[in-house]
Amino acid sequence: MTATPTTVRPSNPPIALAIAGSETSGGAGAQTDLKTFAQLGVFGCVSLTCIVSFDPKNDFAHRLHAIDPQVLADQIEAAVGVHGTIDAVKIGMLGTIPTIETVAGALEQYRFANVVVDPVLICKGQEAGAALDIDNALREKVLPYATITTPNLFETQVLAGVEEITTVDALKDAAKRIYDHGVPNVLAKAGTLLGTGTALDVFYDGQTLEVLEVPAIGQERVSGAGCTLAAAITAELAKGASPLDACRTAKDVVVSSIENRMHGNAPFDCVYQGRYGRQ
Ligand code: PXL
Repeated sequence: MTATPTTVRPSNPPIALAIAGSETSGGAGAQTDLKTFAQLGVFGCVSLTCIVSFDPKNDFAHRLHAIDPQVLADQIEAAVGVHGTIDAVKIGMLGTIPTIETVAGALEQYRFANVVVDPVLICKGQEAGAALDIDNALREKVLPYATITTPNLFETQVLAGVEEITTVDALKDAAKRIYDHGVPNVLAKAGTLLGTGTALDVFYDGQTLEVLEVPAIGQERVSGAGCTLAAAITAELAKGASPLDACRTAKDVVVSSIENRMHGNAPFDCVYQGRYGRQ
């Protein structure tokens, strides 16, 4: 007896592309992005910018290997070539100036509908001086294409060009300054660093200025929270959410990812998105 073939229909969910670094232990970067996309019902692709390998022999410091810019350009070309339309793009760690220039070229060429820029300026193990060059290149070459940017407190200070931010009002002011640089939506993240007992971020889109706040969970920094937040915003934009609603959902995803964090040998825990919406 021959079995009747079942009809296979493509499901074609929304598609998100992460242009990001690999963090091989799975706690941050592209690995986190893909898991977050999947958890939110979005098909994920990745174009790798760099490979980060923590060094267990040296207090888990970052070892950073940049991907050849042409290989990065080829990956983006491949993702776009296969899918045609990419509904949203997340830009994560870029790491070097040639990488930033390659990504800027791709953003100019493909004009993606939604671009989330998580301005990862430096990671442990990079020269502090490199942050300045990277900041300037990101600001000039990549931020002009952003639909939304999600700087943490340090990155907010650098991008807004302000001194240390210690109050919610100063954070609001900095978010407005970044908006004034031409970014249509800004989520300036203080997390727990303003001592409010909450994880507090400011959203600004030129009209709505909203403080997004959830109870802080624990005292320790959890690796991958920023990546998860930006990836969840990307997934929600791919599904058609407004930037503000995307940020609200993304904060819920981060809360779940921190509540369900992973503990290993490194001196920091990392997020796990796999229980969001399933508890
Ligand atoms: O969480 C920031 C981050 C982003 N991207 C990669 C990383 C890290 C931190 O470790 O390794 C690739």
